[in-house]
Amino acid sequence: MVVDRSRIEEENQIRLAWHESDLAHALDVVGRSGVDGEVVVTEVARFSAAAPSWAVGTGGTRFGRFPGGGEPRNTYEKIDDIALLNSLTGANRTVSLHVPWDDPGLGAGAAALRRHAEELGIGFDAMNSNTFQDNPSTTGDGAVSYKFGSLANVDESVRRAAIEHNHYVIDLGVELGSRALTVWLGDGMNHPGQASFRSQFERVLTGLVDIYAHVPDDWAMFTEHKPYEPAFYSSVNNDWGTSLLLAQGTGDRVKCLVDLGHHLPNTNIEQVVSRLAMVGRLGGFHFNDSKYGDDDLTVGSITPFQLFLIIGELLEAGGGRMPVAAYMIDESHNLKDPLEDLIQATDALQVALAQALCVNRADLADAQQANDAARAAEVLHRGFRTDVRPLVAEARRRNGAALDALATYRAIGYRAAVTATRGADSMATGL
Ligand code: LRH
Ligand code: MN
Repeated sequence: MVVDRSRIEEENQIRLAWHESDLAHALDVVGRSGVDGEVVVTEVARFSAAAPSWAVGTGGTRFGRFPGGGEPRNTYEKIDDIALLNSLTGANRTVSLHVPWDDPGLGAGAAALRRHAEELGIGFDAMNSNTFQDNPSTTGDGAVSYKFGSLANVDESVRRAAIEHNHYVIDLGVELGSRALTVWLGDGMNHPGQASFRSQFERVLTGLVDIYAHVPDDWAMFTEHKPYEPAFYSSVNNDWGTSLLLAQGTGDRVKCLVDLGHHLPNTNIEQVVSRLAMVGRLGGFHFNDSKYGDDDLTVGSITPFQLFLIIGELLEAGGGRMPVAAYMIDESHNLKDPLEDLIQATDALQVALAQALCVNRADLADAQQANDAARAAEVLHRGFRTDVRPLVAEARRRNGAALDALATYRAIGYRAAVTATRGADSMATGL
């Protein structure tokens, strides 16, 4: 179903008068704290977060999966849905593919998929390899298995298969126009003594160096840490410290990817972001939210203040603008319509960015210099408590998108239309 932009414009027209008065008021309020609201709108309009190909369907848990109808059946339809998402948010201009869940094949297959995406104005963000599931295309007819790990496996033939899979994902990414590879490993231990921490680390490092040797000069490579799951005693790349050691040990263009859900409870993630940015090894993000584990819930739905603080650290690292990095969403949907969840996730990112931009950084630095914690908190909260929704809506409008993305999505009846064509229990491969 091709995006009918006139429908979006119609829905915007209904809301335009309210929007313009709300916008004038918001610009006035923000101006009073010494912040230029126009700069906020422009910077929010510049922001984009890649949509994960694996999250336009229903992920499910090990306890069950409840499909919502009309789910994409292949990568083409995943990109159709992401193009629709982007037409409403104006801030999901790229898709992040996961191989082999998305594998058009090299040559004609990749060229055709690239053409389809380009026609819809969607680019290809970081590619994700998969050495955490056995799959005929990666582990052949069972000759090798990732049961006991991939790059960390004691068996050289398994490590070789994992390295070659990553080489293939890079080759595919080059043909699709991607410029980065994300390596997340499920490798680790379930039982104390099952393996040597050091040997596992050294085998992974050796593997990453081999993969990096295949990465084109104009590409980046990301290491993604995670404390546990699917390994429940230790993960090889368990935290930002290990991820940094792996990145520094592998190569200059290897950086750390921060998945917000990959931190133990009460971890100060904004400080992790500050540290990685400080040493020039902050490569990207997988934005989501969680209450307990790696729950992959809607961005900003559980800890919006933490998200605001994380974006604040990015603005500090970027001199008041978002630094160049791979901003991506990584969620798994169970109850909501996946597209509605991604609309709300993107809106939460745009809102957190606008709030962080509404912090008068000069006033904050003054308060910090004066050890005036109360005034520093006032300056910070003034940004966080500013109603920035009109500024965010204006940023979407200037990108040709919807003032109210969720209401417009429902008004155009996309889910019903794709359910009619794809079926009530259609689904794609993968999570
Ligand atoms: C691991 C992870 C990783 C992806 C997967 C879909 O938990 O965050 O980024 O490969 O989810
Ligand atoms: Mn992730």
